Amino acid sequence: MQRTVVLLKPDALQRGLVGEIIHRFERKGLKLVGLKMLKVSETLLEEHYAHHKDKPFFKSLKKFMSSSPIVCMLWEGLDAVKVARRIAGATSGREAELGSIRGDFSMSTSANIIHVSDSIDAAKEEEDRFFDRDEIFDWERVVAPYLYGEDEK
Ligand code: 3AN
Repeated sequence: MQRTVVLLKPDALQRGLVGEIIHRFERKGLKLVGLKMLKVSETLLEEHYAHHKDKPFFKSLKKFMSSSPIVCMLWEGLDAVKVARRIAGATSGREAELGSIRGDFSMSTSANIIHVSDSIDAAKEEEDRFFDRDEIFDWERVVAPYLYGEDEK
């Protein structure tokens, strides 16, 4: 099973979308194995968005991300990285497919509600960046046989 990191950005908190978003991941069948709120430090943001450091929007991205706490989640499931990307939708809320979180709730490329790891490698890095070992829960989901076929385990 894969694990993937999902961050609910300040606009998700301010707009009261946290429950709605968690609900979507839960209903899909992903398993919640980590959940916490965090006030992101400048250092953590610079590390997390290092690939954007030369972009014109870097400064405003950092300001936006530190304007409120964020919610950090770790979800587990088969192909969790790819599935979570689809649930989130394309980066721009204006272009994201309807039915995705960004497609349904965002009109923006910067205030786009959610961050989701974009590859298996990134998911591993981000798990280490945002979660301590004792914040990750290995629990058995009793409905697992009703979420996956025998051959998919
Ligand atoms: P995604 O979040 O879909 O993986 P990335 O990694 O390209 O997209 O961008 C990370 C974050 O940087 C986005 N979620 C968004 O907040 C911000 N961002 C990306 N592109 C732009 C842009 N053109 N203008 C403003 N902010 C942007």
